[in-house]
Parts: sequence; C-alpha cells; structure tokens
Amino acid sequence: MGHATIEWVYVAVVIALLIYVGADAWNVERKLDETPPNAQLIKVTAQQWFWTFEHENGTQEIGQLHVVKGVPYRFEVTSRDVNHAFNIPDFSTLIDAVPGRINNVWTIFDQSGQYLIQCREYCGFSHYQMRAKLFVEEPSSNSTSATKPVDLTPSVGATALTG
Ligand SMILES: [Cu+2]
Repeated sequence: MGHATIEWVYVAVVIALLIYVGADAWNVERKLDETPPNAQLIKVTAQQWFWTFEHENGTQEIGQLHVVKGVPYRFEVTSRDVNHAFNIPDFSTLIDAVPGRINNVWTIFDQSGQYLIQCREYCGFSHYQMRAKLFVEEPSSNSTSATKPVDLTPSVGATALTG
C-alpha cells in the first residue's frame, strides 16, 4: 500500500516537471516570435546578386545597411528572382527570401561595429559574392538610417523567425 503511494508521488513529480519545462520552453518561443511594438521596419529585397534595403523613411541602401545599436528592427524579406536567404551570422539572423512572399524576422543589434550580411541559399553563379556590409552604429553618432534609439532593458541579441 505504502509502496504504491510512493510510486504515484514519483509519477506525479515527473509529470509536474515535464509540464513545467514544456510550458517554459513554449513561453520563451512565444516571446521570440513576438516583434517588439516599437521595432523599426526595414524592407529587404534580394536579387541576383545583391541586397537592397529600404528604411521606414524611404531611404534606400544597396550592398550596405546602417542600423543603430539597441534598436529593435523588423525585417520584411522578399526576393525579385530566385530563392535567397538573408543571413547575419554574427546576430544569428536567418530567413528565406522567396519571390512573391514576405518573411519577417526581427533582431536587436547589441554590439556596434561592422558585420557581414550574406546570402545563405545557393542562388546562382555569383552567389558567393552576394554579400552586404552591416554597420551597427552607436545611438549618438550620425546615422543614415535616421532612426531614434530606444531605451531597452535588457538589451539582448535575440532573434526570432516567423513565417
Ligand atoms: Cu543568393
């Protein structure tokens, strides 16, 4: 009798732990999927074999992108020709660029400096050259992106992929 009770307590503890771990993982994933409401929009267009970026204020950049440290950015990514993939390896940002479709990804750049944007999907002859330079600027410096830095605590380099 006592033996069976202990077994049931054990089963209950294991079930409780599984529910706790599952709920926590689900919650983290849900948070990563949610773009911060104050995120700046950047439209990203891929085509053989270069990247075009359009800021919210209409400013366009080709082959380079200027952003401000600490600001959340939402990227709307599409393609003009074949499938590409928008990848910023240093900030673990990766999403497909597909013709006729807009894919969303968001990130916060928490380190200033110069980084690489690279196509991560083989897209033809010059795929290996399909790169762009990413400039993450300090909030105080003059930026071509004309975005206002926002106070974010804590600043995280989190990235989420959404369909
Ligand atoms: Cu490509």
